[in-house]
Amino acid sequence: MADQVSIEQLSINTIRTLAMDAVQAANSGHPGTPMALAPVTYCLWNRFLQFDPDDPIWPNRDRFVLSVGHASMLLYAMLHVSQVKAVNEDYGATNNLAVPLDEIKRFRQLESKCPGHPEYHWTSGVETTTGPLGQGLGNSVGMAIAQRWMAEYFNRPGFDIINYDVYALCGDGCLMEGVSSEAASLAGHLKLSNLCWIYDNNKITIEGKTALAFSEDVGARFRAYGWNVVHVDDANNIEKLSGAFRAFQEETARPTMIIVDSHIGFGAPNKQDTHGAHGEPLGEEEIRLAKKNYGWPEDAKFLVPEEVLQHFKAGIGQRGKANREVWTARFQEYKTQFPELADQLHKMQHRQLPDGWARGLQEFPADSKGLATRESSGKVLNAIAKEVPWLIGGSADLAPSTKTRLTFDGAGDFEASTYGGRNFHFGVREHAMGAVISGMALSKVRPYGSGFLIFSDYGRPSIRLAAMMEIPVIYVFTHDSIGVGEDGPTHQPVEHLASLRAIPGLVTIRPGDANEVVEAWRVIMQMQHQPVVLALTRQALPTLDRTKYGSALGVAQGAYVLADADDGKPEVLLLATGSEVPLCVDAYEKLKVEGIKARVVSMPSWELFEQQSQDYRDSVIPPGVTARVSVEQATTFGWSQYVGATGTSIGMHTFGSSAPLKDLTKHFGFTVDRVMAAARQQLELTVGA
Ligand SMILES: Cc1ncc(C[n+]2csc(CCOP(=O)(O)OP(=O)(O)O)c2C)c(N)n1
Ligand SMILES: [Mg+2]
Repeated sequence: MADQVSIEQLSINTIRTLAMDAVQAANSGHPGTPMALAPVTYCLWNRFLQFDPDDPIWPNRDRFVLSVGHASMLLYAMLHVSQVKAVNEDYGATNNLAVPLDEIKRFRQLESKCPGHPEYHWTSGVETTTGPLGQGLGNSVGMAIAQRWMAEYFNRPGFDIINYDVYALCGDGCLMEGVSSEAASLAGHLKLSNLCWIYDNNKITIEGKTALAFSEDVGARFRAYGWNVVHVDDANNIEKLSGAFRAFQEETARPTMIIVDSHIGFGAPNKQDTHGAHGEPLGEEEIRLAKKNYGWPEDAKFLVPEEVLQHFKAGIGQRGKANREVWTARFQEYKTQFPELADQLHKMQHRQLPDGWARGLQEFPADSKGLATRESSGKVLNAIAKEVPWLIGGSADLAPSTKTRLTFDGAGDFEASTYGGRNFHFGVREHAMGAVISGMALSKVRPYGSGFLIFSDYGRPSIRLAAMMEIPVIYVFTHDSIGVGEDGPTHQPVEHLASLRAIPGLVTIRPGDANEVVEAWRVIMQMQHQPVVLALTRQALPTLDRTKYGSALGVAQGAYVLADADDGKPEVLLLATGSEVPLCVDAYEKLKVEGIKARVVSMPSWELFEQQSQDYRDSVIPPGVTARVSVEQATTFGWSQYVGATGTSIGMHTFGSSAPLKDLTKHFGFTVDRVMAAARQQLELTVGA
């Protein structure tokens, strides 16, 4: 075969036919886009990408993000032909292939390393989970940002330890989605010249021609964002593609967008440029015809010629290995000259914390006036960030309001001219912020993003993917209830806590006073594989007297006994989170005067509580005590699992309202009297039973 077509063409056709055969075998998937874009990834990977297939987590590798996740077979084929190795749980490279041919044959089957869309953590070499269009683009901006920040922090004259580039491949869908516009606008503003998006301009999308719904001048739009825009009018022209990638590498002031005109289903005579190459197998006959067009043996299936593997070995393999070896030698020298920085880089890469990271944490003294949990969080965050240099982030709203601004000397702002700054300004872009901080976490810095809890909805798709990827992003969401007051129902979260708790793997924490905030941050910082949402109040909450009530260390268990019956045998349980904890404490004290034995359980995190042993959970919520009241300024959805069939939940059943907080708490019934009445009623029920 090699005599008839060049080795380059043979390599490209291998990628194409692998995708066609895998989709056909699975009887589902998208063959057309991999067929069209095989020359693009061939060119990028084999001629440009700095990536060692033997060490796919080498920190300075170039990143490749497949934002068009439906074209997953393109990525799996690239990982296979490049013979990328799998990484084990301990971040060690193995001798196994990340994507063996047998796994491609099992495309989209249970537990295959080639699931329908690329999944981070599951398949080595997959840099991020993609599929929801546009997310990968947002992630790529985060990766480019992280590179810039790490370069400023770790590089020293003569030691360019971190200088990787980030490439993302996107399609019409990605560019129609709002998240990509937010992210592109931010990337242009930040002048991320290490970022290259490749746009598959095929004029086809899910319903058919893009002309149905998408007619803007994308190039003009990106130029207006401050991007360098390069056009390649033929996806099959490798030299032109190479020219575009070189233009990107030479660009030093702006991100680059390469618009590539392509033909979906290239080579399939009846499907090319039609929607027919989308979302369904080509069919045996069409595959035969396409293979014939490629000069491929028509009946061969999953054929990977040995010379193709050798060709990739000589290209990406050799270049990546040489590059990594030079880097590793340089890094040995760096280690000698800058042992502390080298140690920090190691710790950061392994998601460990610097020694003494918690030394600035202090207990807040009891104070009946207290302070808002967003305030105490701001103080705690600053104390920790001083000790953890790579804890960086900002707000997609107003950092002085979410209290996420780092105010100590040298914290600085992350801007195009100051990439070493630690305060990020995401603008008013919650969705991009979510995708960006995920990209940052994937690059191993420890990012946080903040905003109002109500607008968590705007970033929800990225939060969900962070949970799926098991990456430790931190969301600081303030203004967490009707406690917002006068801003009214548009700004008062009601269903948000419940909906965040519903995301598998995401940890939500809603602390009830300043010392619970301290403990919440202590727990959060030690998480290595879980994203977390910290829900904080706008309004002041009293700081409880911990000599009188249970220790805030209980936050680590998710729920704990805060105040109890004198004999430890309560008749009624009051379960609460956040701002409703002090309310329950007040009710508890008054019930006590009445001779009613109540227990207050502070439940800042359902998820952490669920991770505890049955014994612990029963010790906090004794199964025998069925008189139970939950109190939370949010929908009661979900609370029945804790109050049980006979318990009652005080919460929100409608949207909120615009009024001063005092009036709202009365109007919606978050009062000591109501809690006491509910407790008494519960007791009557149990006595009656
Ligand atoms: C957020 C989101 N919405 C919808 C989909 C479903 N979907 C999968 S592929 C696709 C079409 C994408 O069109 P385009 O980006 O032009 O890709 P092409 O068809 O050219 O490969 C859609 C809508 C998705 N994956 N993500
Ligand atoms: Mg398209």
